Amino acid sequence: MTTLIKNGTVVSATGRTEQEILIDGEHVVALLHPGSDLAGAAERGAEHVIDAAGKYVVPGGVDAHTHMELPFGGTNASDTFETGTRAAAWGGTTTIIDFAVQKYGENIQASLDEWHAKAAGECAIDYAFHQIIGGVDDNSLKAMDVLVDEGITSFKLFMAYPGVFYADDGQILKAMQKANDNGAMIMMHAENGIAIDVLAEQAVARGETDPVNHGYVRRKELEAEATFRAVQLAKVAGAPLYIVHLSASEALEAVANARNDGMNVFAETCPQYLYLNVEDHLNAPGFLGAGYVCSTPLRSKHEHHHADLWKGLRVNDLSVVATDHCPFCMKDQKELGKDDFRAIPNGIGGVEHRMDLIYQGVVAGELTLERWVELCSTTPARMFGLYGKKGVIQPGADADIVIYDPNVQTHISVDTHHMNMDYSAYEGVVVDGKVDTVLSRGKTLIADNAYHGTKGDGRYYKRGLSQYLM
Ligand code: DUC
Ligand code: ZN
Ligand code: ZN
Repeated sequence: MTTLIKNGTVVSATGRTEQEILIDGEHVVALLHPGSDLAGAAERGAEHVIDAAGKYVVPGGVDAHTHMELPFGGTNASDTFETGTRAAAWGGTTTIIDFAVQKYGENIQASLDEWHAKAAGECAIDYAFHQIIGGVDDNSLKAMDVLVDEGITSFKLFMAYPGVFYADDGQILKAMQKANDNGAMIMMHAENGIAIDVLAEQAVARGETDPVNHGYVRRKELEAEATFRAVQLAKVAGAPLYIVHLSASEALEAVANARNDGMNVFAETCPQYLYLNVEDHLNAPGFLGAGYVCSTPLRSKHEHHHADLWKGLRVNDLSVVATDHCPFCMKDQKELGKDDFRAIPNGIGGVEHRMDLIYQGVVAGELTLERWVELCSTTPARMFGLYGKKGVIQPGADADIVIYDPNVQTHISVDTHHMNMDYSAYEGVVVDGKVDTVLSRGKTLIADNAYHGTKGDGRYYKRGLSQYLM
């Protein structure tokens, strides 16, 4: 099957051009000048011609942080690989990197096998894995080398969740030293979980059990302190560091200082930290705030977090926007914490809305179109060893392409989203722009407001080392 996309504005991380894109099978084979003999010949020979007039043509989104089916707090994230990746496709994301999870005492290779089994044959779009290490010991340190050879080139550690995922400083240092050796990227959940658990216990003892207390006890100082500590440990180990889901200005400052010192320290933020806040969302009436319980938590609108994060995205102290997609329904799931916020499963679903929500930064003049593409597609692909196939439209790349219509508005709602969630964290938000067409390796997944894919279209990708490391 050959496809020609014509009349659109092709946007990459480095510029925008009026070019036609020729696709043969799963790959982009050429970018052609409109009106040229080659473009004319391509159009006559193409089996399928897409007219993208008035629209942007961008590389498919790469969401480097999702948790389909994550077991958490006695329940599982409500999107399966099937439902979550289909929702991602609707939103213009054509690749996810999900996290295989090793908890204390579990064998890493067995946990990775389990994640492969969950995802195989289920996904609408292509996928890869990071590995969560819940217990750093000699076995997991050895396994890190094996996994890097298998294309799992990044490992997430937790400074939070004592007794579940928590790694102490010595364990973190050892894993970082291993990463220094084998070229892997260390991803860090940077919150001081020991101190948070003390504050949480004290809050509950005082009878402060509502969802908003989740945000109060997970103080910005404890995110900043952990981020700073992670940076120092990375310096000692000579390892690269990628801070996940950064939400506080003070943590961003620690990242910016490390980067100014020349360190290979990177950070991601997520749409929820750019748009949602404690007062209007986490402290919503009744138990509605539970829908906004995630970690790191939302921050106060009376401080400067949102503005600082947008600035961080502009100046590259924040290099990636991912979602930390980790949906739980209100019914039976968030409700587990009705009497105690500590029992509310942590997470917000958003895999479907990332491209739209970050495009609003373009509309508002916070980001250029090119930066939008860079943050949502190109840098995550480069950061996590997928670039060339993903994150770019060029000959030889996978034909993962989104045609984005800037002239249409969308309303976000639980009634129209495709994620398996019984509420939307962005209910009623009006978005300028809309994903019009989505191709994944040349196959049309979304067109004419319909899904044309099939479960199992998505393929597993082994990843290379990060392009951001020497
Ligand atoms: N944060 C969340 O909100 N959910 C899952 C894990 C995490 O770190
Ligand atoms: Zn985390
Ligand atoms: Zn996460």
